Amino acid sequence: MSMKRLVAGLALLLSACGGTTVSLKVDDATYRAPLTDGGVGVAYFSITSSTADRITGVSSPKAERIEMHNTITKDGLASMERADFVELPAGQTVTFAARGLHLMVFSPQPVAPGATFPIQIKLESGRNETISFSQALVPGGR
Ligand SMILES: [Cu+2]
Repeated sequence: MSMKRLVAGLALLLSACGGTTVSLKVDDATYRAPLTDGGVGVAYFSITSSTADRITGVSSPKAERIEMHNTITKDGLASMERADFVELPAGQTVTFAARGLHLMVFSPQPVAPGATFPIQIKLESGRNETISFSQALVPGGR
């Protein structure tokens, strides 16, 4: 039996007895609008998948594009590197936060005070989750 078949079988089993398929938990979803028009917003969150998966894309109807970035420090200098995908090991929380993994939100539309910012996370397994990010009280910063 191929690995792919095994995974598909497992997903079916879970959906048969739970009503929902494998679980995906997202916490602390926070969006920071750019300080100036035309700037770049930043978003942070933590995510836990019950099964091994991989984030392969991030987007929003309210932004031109969103990139996953990792912060790397070399010789005391921090720089950012674009990540094409981010691994989600089964049951382990992966955190996007300042000075680490983060989402860069290019050309975001303004969001009303108190409103949330929608960001869609695409997973290799085929799952697509739209998450409502709360706005940080202070804009800008990463
Ligand atoms: Cu970045």
